[in-house]
Amino acid sequence: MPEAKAQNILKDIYERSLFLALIGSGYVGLPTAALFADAGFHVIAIDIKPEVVEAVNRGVSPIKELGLDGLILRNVQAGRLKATSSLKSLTQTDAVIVSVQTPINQNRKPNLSFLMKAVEDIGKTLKKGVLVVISSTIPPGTMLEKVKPTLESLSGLKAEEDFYLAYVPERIAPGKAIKEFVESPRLVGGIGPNSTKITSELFKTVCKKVIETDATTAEIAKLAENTYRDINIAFANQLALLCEQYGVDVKKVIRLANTHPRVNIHAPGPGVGGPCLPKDPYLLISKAELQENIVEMARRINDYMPRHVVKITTQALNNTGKNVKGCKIVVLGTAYKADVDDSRLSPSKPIIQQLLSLGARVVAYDPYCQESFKAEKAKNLKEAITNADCLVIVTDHTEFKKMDLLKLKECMRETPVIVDGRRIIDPAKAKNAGFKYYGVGYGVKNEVQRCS
Ligand code: SAJ
Repeated sequence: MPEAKAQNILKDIYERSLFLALIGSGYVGLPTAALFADAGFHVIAIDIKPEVVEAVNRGVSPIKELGLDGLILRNVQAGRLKATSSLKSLTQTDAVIVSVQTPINQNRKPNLSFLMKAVEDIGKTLKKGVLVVISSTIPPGTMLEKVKPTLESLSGLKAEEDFYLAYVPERIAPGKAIKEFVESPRLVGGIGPNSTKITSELFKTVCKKVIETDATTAEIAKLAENTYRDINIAFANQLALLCEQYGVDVKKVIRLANTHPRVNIHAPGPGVGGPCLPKDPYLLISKAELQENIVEMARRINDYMPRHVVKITTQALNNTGKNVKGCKIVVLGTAYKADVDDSRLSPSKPIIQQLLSLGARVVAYDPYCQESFKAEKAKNLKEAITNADCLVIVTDHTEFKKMDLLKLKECMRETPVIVDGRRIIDPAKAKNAGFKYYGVGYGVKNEVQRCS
């Protein structure tokens, strides 16, 4: 049973009279704000970007996220959700959730400047009884070594006694954010029992299940999830490279291996992108002293894959008697993964840059993303592929899975090539339509030569 003074904030949670602020209203913060508003709380979403604030206050989502538009509109109209660039509202809130980015610097060390700026802003106005929740992905030890002492020294208050503090990592993937926010079990790592209990009760108003733990365990568990996925994909990519050498199709190998009840190998691809997987493994090991290091090795393999795609492309064009220099190459997809409009750390970027540096004419097409990474930008698929020599599939958007290969072939130059970085095209169908088909992990003897 929490102490008597914790009862006030619990009552506010149960009665939905708690006033909640979100610092950082991006891919994670905005779904968080909208869902808590929908649960009945008054929520203020704070963001430095004026276009985000303006869109939300108009009742529109500034990002493509299934179900978010409706949630924002409903709650803005009901007066429960507002956005602002001002920090003034922090003086009136009963709870604050921080969802700002925690990128890595060039030296691959964590850059906590955005997080600590938010924590300092909170610390300067912190009142007794307020709950502070950090949701940004952070290196192990950040809550106890940085967040807690900063809040305490700036406010003169004591965590767990005067105010409450917890780490609640997000687990939502762009594209499924709303569903996963509600349905994925949520880790709640308070810095003490009162903080854990209060935060749990708050998140239970939206999430179906919360799992209580301590802050440092939650920090490492969050990083372990994304690092596990990155290492698993690196293994799949390693297998793909190996299968190419043996003239074997990695998709078949993985399908067979995964029939074992305890094996779950992920999908190989043109590289691992997005705001999380390429950097979270570095957060995990940022202060650790390790003799051997599987985490960095996996990162190196995944970072190599865009170069491999470029090598397959160069080789494929050579095999048809063409030189990459001067060829029109269409990069399909600049989003980092299927059916999202997010191009952060997308493998398309290094692929486009390398093809451009080899002298190719590169045209990018993505149905959702405006980003073209300095390639020419096509408005639609037809415009992109007309007179092209080669299609390089980087993103597994649904639209690309449904392409009519015969129609594509008609618009392209002679001996057109497909380089399928995602393995979304059936090789037999591509060949029947008149394409030369190449793909990551598609090792067919005498057809794909090993690109070393
Ligand atoms: N990818 C592959 N092969 C696969 C799966 C993914 O190459 O089998 C690539 C994707 O195409 C993409 C990258 O990996 O380029 C990352 O995509 P993702 O779907 O693995 O992950 P994110 O970054 O969209 O979201 C991840 C999720 N973490 C896990 O699944 C363990 C999500 O639940 C987290 O909330 C999110 O990171 C985050 O914000 O931390």
